[in-house]
Amino acid sequence: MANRRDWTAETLAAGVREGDRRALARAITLVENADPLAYELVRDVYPDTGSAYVVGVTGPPGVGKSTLIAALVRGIRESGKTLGVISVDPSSPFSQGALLGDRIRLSEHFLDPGVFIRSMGTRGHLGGLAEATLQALLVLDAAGKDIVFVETVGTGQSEVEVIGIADTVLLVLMPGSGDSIQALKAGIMEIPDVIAINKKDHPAAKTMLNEVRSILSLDHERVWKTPIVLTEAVKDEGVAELWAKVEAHRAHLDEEGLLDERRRTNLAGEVFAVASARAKAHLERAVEGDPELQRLLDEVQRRELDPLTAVREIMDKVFKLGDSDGPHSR
Ligand SMILES: Nc1nc2c(ncn2[C@@H]2O[C@H](COP(=O)(O)OP(=O)(O)OP(=O)(O)O)[C@@H](O)[C@H]2O)c(=O)[nH]1
Ligand SMILES: [Mg+2]
Repeated sequence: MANRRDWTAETLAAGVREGDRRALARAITLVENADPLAYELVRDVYPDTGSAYVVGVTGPPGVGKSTLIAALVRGIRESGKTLGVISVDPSSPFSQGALLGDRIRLSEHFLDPGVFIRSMGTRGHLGGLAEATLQALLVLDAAGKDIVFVETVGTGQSEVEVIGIADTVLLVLMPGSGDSIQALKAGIMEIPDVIAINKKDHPAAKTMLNEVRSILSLDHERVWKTPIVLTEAVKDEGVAELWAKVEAHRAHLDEEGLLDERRRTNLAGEVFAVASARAKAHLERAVEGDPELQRLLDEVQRRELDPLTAVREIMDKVFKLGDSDGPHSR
């Protein structure tokens, strides 16, 4: 195993471009650890990215996302396409062990040189999940993978950070995923591009299908009508049909000239998400280590200073923004 001294920015970038597994593994570990070398690497290879098709796979814990990805990968490999799979665990800063289940589920593909699979935590990332995910994705893209799956468990905001970069978003549900139905209904969860209802062997699968259908039918304005596919990942049932729907979505984006637009919006969103996360981390650290700013908070607490004045002073001191809030001044 190469240790970190064996890689320079140049050899690592060259290895990644060739799709060398050890280089990819090292690169993603560097990404995970927010190592400065990862930053250099992604900067170097960025001009070579943009050809991978990115499918974001999200949904509640245990619905069968990894099993479904393993089955999809099996089918896609028959066409000769190469793949990357990144599982991002929003709850865990460390990948070791935390995603053991995914490793088992995807183990049949570990020896296939055309597939690169990696679970990832995000320790110490000032830019949050979005930063680590984006970097890992760009590494696999630069490595020439045709398709990259990004899996994350749906936990509200964090999943948007992870799959916000996807060309196609696949939501996986199973009978009993009532919370997700509520979130879709309430508009908390964005309507995905494709929905799989997995574990269709369950007696409540049809009820679930009808519920999801009725929610989607409320939205008349969307041009792309989100298809719902019943699957049973463990038996490879409905998987080919599911992939056909993902490809249909891709074709739709292509035909309507929407892919570039979506990527532009996604990338802009990523840049803002990372910048915002970093700004927030910077702010928190600054306030934490500054007795004067702490005192402001105490004054607010004692009702000696109003909250917005405190905000203004903090922004002024931490970001040197002055009064960015309008023409009024103190
Ligand atoms: N009966 C049945 N079980 C399934 C099906 N698909 C997956 N499972 C089982 O469901 C369990 C969870 O599957 P995973 O693929 O790990 O689910 P996941 O959504 O990736 O889980 P997390 O990553 O932990 O959120 C495993 O025991 C699978 O074998 C299915 O279609 N039918
Ligand atoms: Mg999983």
